[in-house]
Amino acid sequence: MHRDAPMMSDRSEDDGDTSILTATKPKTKRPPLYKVLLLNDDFTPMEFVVHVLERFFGLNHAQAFEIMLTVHKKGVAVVGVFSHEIAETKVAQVMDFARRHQHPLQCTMEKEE
Ligand code: TYC
Repeated sequence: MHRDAPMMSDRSEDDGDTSILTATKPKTKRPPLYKVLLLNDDFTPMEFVVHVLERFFGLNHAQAFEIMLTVHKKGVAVVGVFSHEIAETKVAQVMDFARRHQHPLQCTMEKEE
C-alpha cells in the first residue's frame, strides 16, 4: 500500500508566518558608565584633595581621606562611576577648581568595560 510522505501543505500548523524567524529581541542596552579617576602629583596639598573629594563627590571626611591616601600611594584611584554627562561635569568641576587654586591636580574619566 502506498502512502505519501507528509508535505508542508498537509500540516495545518504552518500558515506561512515567518515572524518566528525574523523577530529580534528588543534592545535594552544600558548606556555605558564612566569611571572618574584622580591622579597623584607631588604638589597638590593633601587637604586640598580631601576637600575636593568631599565637595564634588559627596564623600564624608574619612572616605575622602582614605581615597586621597590611595591616590597618594598608588598613583591613581577611581573616585566614582557615573553616566557620561555626570562624569564630564565632575571632571570639569575638579579641573576648574584645581586650576583656580593653582594646583596641578589632574582628574580624568574612562569608560567602564
Ligand atoms: N602627593 C600629594 C602630596 O604629597 C598629595 C596628593 C594626593 C596629590 C592625591 C594629588 O590626587 C592626589 N602632597
